[in-house]
Amino acid sequence: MITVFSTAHRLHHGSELKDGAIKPSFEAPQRAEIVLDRVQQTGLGQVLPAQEFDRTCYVAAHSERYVRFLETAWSEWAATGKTHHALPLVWPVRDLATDQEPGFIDGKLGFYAMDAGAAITPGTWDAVRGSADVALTAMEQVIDGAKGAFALCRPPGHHAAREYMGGYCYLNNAAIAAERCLSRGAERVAVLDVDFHHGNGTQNIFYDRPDVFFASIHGDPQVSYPYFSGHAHEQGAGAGVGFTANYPLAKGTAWDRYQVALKDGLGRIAAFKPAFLVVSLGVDTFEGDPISHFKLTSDDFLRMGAMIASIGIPTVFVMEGGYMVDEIGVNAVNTLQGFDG
Ligand code: SP5
Ligand code: ZN
Repeated sequence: MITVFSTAHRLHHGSELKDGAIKPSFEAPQRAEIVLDRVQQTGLGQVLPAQEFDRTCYVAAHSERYVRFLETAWSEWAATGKTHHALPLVWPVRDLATDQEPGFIDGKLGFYAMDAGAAITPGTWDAVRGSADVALTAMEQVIDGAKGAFALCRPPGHHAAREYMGGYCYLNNAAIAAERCLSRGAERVAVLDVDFHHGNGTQNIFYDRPDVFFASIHGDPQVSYPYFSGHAHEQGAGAGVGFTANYPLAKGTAWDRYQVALKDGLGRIAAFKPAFLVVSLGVDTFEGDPISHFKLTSDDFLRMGAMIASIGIPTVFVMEGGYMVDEIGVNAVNTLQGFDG
């Protein structure tokens, strides 16, 4: 399988609010390098650089004003004299909700963020754009006939919604790839999110749409981040009712229970008959992950890849989370090798 990779990810290593303190983010550059090393060691296949895509490809999944915010946030922050990373400090929750973008950067940060986990640094936009281009390049491979392709994206994307960042995510790489195949003529596309955390951003982008089926298997939001989405009753809205499927699973879930949800989700995706499948591949379901609560083993990722392959849909794997850096390469590449058979 071909891997698409961009060195632009190295330009971004954010901070996050963690247990009440601002710390360097778990989502570190080393993550992508370790996965790349494993791809090369195992001879998975060729590694291609990302092509550059027009910003209209990003605006397909996000709003124009949100993309503009991402493009200009660092310069607006730096113009106030600050040199450290930007994080939001106030949010438009419930009855404070407004659709009016504030004029000052502190307000914009809160307006366009769901948490204090997606810092803006000097290199963030270039890394973020590079990551989306990685996903788009991998989608082009599959549109052009490959059975599978691996987008080694960093930063990840599945928490990023149409108009907000969060959870280490800025542009939703999986959603941007899905929109790409639709704009190139596909009638339907499915997104399967196997990251430990609910793919709230992807769900948000496609919630009222019948042309994109979204399925997510994740830690129960009663006890796991992002807390406010991913319940089983969330099944879509309007024309999209029935085209979102959520599988919240209990803390401590291992392969025996995980594979039941995966089988159901894949069955529903197969019945939808999509032209392409995008897999949001987070490997933070691993038993050793420092911020998650599932118990998958490295061998389970081989099984996961094989099960995904069994429905026979051309598939783009988009890297999302996974924070046990010693194992993230093995677990990601095991999924791809399981898929390749
Ligand atoms: C892409 C992705 O996987 N984003 C995850 C973002 C999670 N951010 C908050 C995690 C809070 C976990 N707190 C548990 C601390 C254990 N020491
Ligand atoms: Zn995650």
